[in-house]
Amino acid sequence: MAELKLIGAKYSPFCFRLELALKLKGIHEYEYLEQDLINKGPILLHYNPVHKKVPVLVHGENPIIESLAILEYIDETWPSSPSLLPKHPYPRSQARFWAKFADEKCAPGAWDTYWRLKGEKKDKAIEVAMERFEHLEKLIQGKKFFGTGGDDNDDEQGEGRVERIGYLDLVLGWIPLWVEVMEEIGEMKLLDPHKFPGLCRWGHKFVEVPVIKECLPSRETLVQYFTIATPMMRAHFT
Ligand SMILES: N[C@@H](CCC(=O)N[C@@H](CS)C(=O)NCC(=O)O)C(=O)O
Repeated sequence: MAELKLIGAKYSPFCFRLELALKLKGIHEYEYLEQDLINKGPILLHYNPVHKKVPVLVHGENPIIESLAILEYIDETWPSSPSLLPKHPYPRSQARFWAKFADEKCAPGAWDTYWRLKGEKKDKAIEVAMERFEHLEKLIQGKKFFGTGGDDNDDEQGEGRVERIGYLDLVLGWIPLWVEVMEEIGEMKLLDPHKFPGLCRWGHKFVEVPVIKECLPSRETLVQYFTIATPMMRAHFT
C-alpha cells in the first residue's frame, strides 16, 4: 500500500481542493482510492468511521479527516513553497474564518438552491445563497485571487500573496465550474456577472491557472455526471 493515499469520490468539490493542493505542492506520488458513496466500502468505513465521508488522506497509517484540516496538514507536512496558509496568527485566523464561512454557509446555501425544485422555497434559497456570496464579492474586491484569505503582506516571504492562489482559492475552487453546472441543471442563476463582477472575474482567472486547468473536469463531463447522479443524490443526501 502506498505511503500516501487519498480516499475520494469523483467530482466531489471537497476532494477536488485536495487534488489541487497536492499538485500545487508537487506531491504526485499517492494512491487515489475512488469510493462509491451510496454503497460505502470497508476502506472508507475503516478510515472515517465517524462521518463516513470523503475525502480522507491517509499518511502512513494515520487518517486525516475533513478537507480543511487536510489542507492544513498538507501545508504543514510539506512546508516548501508555495505555502497555502499565512504564517502569522491574525491572517491565519482570517483565512480559517473565511474557509469555515465558505464551507458552512456558501456551499450548503448553493446546494440548497440546487436540490429544490421550482417554487417559492427555491426562490428563497437562491436569495439566501446570493446574500452569502455577497460577502465573498466584498472580500475579492481589489484582489486578483483570494490568496491565503488574510492580509498576508507581513508574511516573511512578502511576495504579494493575492497575486497567486492560496488556501482560500482552493477552498472556493468548486465555485467557477460547479456553480455553472448547478445553474444549468437547476435552471437558475446564482452568480450573475453584473451582481458579482469580482467573483466572476476571479472564477475566470482561477480556472486559467495551469495547475487548476489540468485538474478540472470538463463542463460537459460534469453536466453529464450530475444529470445522471442528481436524482440518486437527492434521494440519499437531502
Ligand atoms: N466537511 C467535509 C464534507 C465532506 C463531504 O460532504 N463529502 C461528501 C462527498 S462531496 C460525502 O462523502 N458524502 C457522503 C455522505 O454524506 O454520506 C469535508 O470538508 O471533508
